[in-house]
Amino acid sequence: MKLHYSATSPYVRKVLVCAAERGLREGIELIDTKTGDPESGLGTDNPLDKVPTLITDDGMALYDSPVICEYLDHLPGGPADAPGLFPPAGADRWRALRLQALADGLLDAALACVMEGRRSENERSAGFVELQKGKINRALDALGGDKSAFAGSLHIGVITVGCALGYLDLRFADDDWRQDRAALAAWFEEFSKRPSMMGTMPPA
Ligand SMILES: N[C@@H](CCC(=O)N[C@@H](CS)C(=O)NCC(=O)O)C(=O)O
Repeated sequence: MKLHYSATSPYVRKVLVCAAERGLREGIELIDTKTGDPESGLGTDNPLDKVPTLITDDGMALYDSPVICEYLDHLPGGPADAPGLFPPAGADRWRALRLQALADGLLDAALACVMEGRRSENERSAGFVELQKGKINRALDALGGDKSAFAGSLHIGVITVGCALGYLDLRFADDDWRQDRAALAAWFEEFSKRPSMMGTMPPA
């Protein structure tokens, strides 16, 4: 398999954490890809021109991160008795998928702020950034208040939360998301010690 990737993308990190947890990391070749560059070939594999995009061994291009992670989860490779990262149909599955959606939404808002900051100063909208930061803070409060979400075995929801909090540390270190969220901060500190998380730390 090949993965169009960028070292700082939190969505790519999700995919690599899932791959590591399922024992599949060595079967994935990383292709460092610059989005927005027609020469990269990414737009041919993914009309949305986004990373992560996975090319399977059958030559099928898969996107976006929830689809790629579920694809990896269905492949053989992990420890035989390891539970899947996507729980089977039922309440646990909906909880895991909802948590993934919340953390992906947090990431979408965080990335929108980063992109806004890259526009020229006269094009930036403080109102837009404020709207996005409201989404980030409400998502963090919801995560902080949902203790049951973090109990039980590893699943796609908590992996996405771990990658989202890591991205806030990378891009918004001054905003101190840990303030008044001690339980979430403690959970993240422990979760970050997993080899899959340590092996995918974004460059500073
Ligand atoms: N929903 C997508 C989001 C992927 C995404 O936005 N990736 C960013 C990099 S962090 C990207 O490729 N941006 C380029 C663009 O939007 O043109 C996923 O979960 O994979």
